[in-house]
Amino acid sequence: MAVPIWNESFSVKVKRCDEDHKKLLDIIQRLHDSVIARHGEIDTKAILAELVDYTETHFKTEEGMLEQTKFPGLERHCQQHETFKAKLEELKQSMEYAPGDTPMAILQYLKNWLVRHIKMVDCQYSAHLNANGIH
Ligand code: FEA
Repeated sequence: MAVPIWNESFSVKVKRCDEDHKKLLDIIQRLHDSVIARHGEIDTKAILAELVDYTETHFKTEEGMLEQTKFPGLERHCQQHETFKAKLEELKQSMEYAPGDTPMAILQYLKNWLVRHIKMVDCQYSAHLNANGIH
């Protein structure tokens, strides 16, 4: 399960968001590598915690920009973020109860969600934010 490295096709034309997305793709790749290499519970949990934290920060930043500029699709966008956070929590719980047995199906879901969300949902705010002076 390769996680794509950020490239221009992921750009949402807003620098801060592009930077966050690069970082999120990188963390999820490291999480995947850690699970596959069986680097151990502690390493994997630390990377998962980093993913949870960074996701929280990124969603707050993005939602703040959309709110501030009265983006019409804000509510639906936030609902999508909640779905991702719930799945992340599911992964966290599974790893708590069965350390060393990370559910790859959830990890795969998170990776696919991230790629799809950036390319098909986040990109919908590019023109709106740019028109509001956010680049
Ligand atoms: Fe709407 Fe941005 O959120 N990318 N992620 N995750």
